[in-house]
Amino acid sequence: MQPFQEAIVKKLKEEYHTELGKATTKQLYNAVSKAALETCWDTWQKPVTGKTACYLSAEFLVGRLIHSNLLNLGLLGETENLLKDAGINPNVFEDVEDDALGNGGLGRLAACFLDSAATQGVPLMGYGIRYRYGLFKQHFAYGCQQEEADDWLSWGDPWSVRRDDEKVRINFGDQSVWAVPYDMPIIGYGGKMVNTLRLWQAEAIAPFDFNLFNEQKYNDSVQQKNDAEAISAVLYPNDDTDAGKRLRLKQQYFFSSASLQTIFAAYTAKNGTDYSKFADTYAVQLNDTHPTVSIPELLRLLMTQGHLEFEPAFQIVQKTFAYTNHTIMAEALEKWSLSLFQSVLPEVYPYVVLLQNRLSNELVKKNIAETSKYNLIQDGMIHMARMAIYATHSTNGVAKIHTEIIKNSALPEWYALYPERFNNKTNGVTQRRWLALCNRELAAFITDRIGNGWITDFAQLEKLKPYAEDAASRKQFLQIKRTKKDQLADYMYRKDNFGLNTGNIFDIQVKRLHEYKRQLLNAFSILDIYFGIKDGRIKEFNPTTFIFGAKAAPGYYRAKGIIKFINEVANLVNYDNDVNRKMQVIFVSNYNVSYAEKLIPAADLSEQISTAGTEASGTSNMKFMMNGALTLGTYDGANIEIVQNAGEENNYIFGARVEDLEKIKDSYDPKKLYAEQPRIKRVMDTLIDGTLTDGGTGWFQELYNSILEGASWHKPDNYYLLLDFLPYCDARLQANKDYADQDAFAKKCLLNIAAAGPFTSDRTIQQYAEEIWHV
Ligand code: 26R
Repeated sequence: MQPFQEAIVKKLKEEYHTELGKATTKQLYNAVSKAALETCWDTWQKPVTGKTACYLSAEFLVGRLIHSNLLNLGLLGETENLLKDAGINPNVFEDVEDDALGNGGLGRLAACFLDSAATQGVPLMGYGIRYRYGLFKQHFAYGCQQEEADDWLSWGDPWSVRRDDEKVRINFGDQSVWAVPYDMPIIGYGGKMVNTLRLWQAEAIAPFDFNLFNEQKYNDSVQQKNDAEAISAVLYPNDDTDAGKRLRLKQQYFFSSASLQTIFAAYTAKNGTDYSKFADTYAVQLNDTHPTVSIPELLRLLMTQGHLEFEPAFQIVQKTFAYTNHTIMAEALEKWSLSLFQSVLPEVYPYVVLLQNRLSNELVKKNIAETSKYNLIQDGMIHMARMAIYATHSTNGVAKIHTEIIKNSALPEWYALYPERFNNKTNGVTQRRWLALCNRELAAFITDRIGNGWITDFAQLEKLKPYAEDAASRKQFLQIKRTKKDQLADYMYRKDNFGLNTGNIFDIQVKRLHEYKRQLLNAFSILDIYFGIKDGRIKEFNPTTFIFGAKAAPGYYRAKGIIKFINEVANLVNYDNDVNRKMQVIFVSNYNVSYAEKLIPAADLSEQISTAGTEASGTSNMKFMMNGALTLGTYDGANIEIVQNAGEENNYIFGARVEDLEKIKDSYDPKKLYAEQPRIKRVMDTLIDGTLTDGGTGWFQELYNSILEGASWHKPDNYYLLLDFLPYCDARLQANKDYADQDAFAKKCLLNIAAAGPFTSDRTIQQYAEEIWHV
């Protein structure tokens, strides 16, 4: 046995008094994880020298860690051999649910960044919240989404180390709590660098009141404990609108203050009260506006504990912080009511006023009289994005088009004021998890041809390009795709009890459910194909399986209506013997990182169909690309850069562009399209003519109205589904037709993989490190 294998056996014996053949999955998981953690303990404890970057994020969607950590430590093979030799399925850890401390793109991006930084040797600390319950688990009842708490801790938490000695006190207007850190190792590929993700847990200062207990006031006696623990109890499941909730503001200040207090204390311990080197010691990146209250918090620390005047404190703050914007959807831009902010954070509010005063002076000096679009405090609200732009030295968007939209249409007044602050950092994803680990067959295929340098240097993928011309390579690629479809079919049968036809084209849209992402457009187009086949309009059609995965925010009823609608479409199609050899439709339940790792490698077509100008970047588009799926998408977010690099002729791009929408926005008339285009009318009418049922909820009628009539808060069809409908159907049918020549299709897939180099988060992190953090 290898030393690591022996360490696992020893852990099982010492911790659980058991052995390999007898241990439960949970015991195995904990023993392997603990043993692996010990192998990198010394590297982890090495103090960082030089400047440290800190990534503050309300969410880190790390996904299951055991496989990626073993891969990065070079221990995956040994572990699997040990399991196999003991007669244990090497995939046992697929049952471990450990997935969900984030909503979607923003949290998953943060996790990719941590992996890349540790791999590239960038000292990057993550700071966030250790939610007791992560994003809800989803299942369907009669096609409707039901939510259930995600009790991820029931599997244990072997990758965290609680640090009681580093807890800090957090003061709110009406309560004080401890923030207790749990540190996780972030292991770079090759194990040379181990960074830290620090997640804060809220705990009571005095968990129990004996006097109240003695008076038989049992609930009151544990009140403080419950109120404290509520702060880190649950991840808010919204990734669109901000209800301005008191608890959410508390969460944001809780982790911001805890992180800044620790950073400040570490600096002071090392440098004393000379703060002139603070901004050369720490760079702090704000992942969207959620941690923006860190700005007045650092001002507070510098001025009260550091005894600085406002102006020098402001200079340090501005040099230290940088801000990333992840959405321009107006309803997602955070604002807090003044009265709420003052009552929750009375000790912080004065520093917001100081910021506003400084801004006011500056605007006067620059002769800007119209200040309502600048004021941090305006109409009784505190505008967090404005604060984040004003008090930092860098504001970045997450794809080229997104950064241009920020500068020219979302926040042009700020761009006019500080053009030098605005920059782009196109997102990326880690190829360790999203290729090496989730598609080992394709990874081996690539390594056979170009060596394994791509695992840490993704630009090397370019060397794969000549193999697109190689018939044997194309054939082998198709075989791998088939293998991944078969594996997905097994998994989906276990999870969703659904039988996939693995000879079909797999056409997949997986992402949060949101109107702007237009899952409803996808469903309309599926219905159009269904009717087309039944009516004989579509004569040749390569059998296709359409797969959806998405969670809707629990209070987002329109999104829930769309889920129900797609499930109804699935029923209609799957039970219709006229067409169900040609098409299948499935909405997988509880789509999450682990499901993504199965779905993405099996895809032929990657659905990226957001309304132009709405998806800041997207990151699943990159994951699909590196796994050899072709993009069926709009000119939006990073799709644009993807097809620029891979060739438009090797993807399927359709629909109105931002400039087109800009021109027609005041004259757009979806009713006209509905009246004039029978195919549009037909699919729209399924919402109201009884073809499909919403179970009496009224959801389908509401969807229908939202498109043709609009609503009090938006114009009719504000995401232009009907405008893009026919071009989308055409592009989709073209892709379907092209698939008939599998060899030609495989060539396009290989060219996409060969062009995926820029979309690694290794590249993104290097750009942050060089251009923003200077580490
Ligand atoms: C205010 C609050 C309720 C809230 C709004 C929006 C909370 C969370 C969000 C999620 C947003 C910020 C998000 O996830 N944006 C996504 O970020 C990805 C990573 O940059 C992008 O790829 C993706 O396009 C974008 O939607």
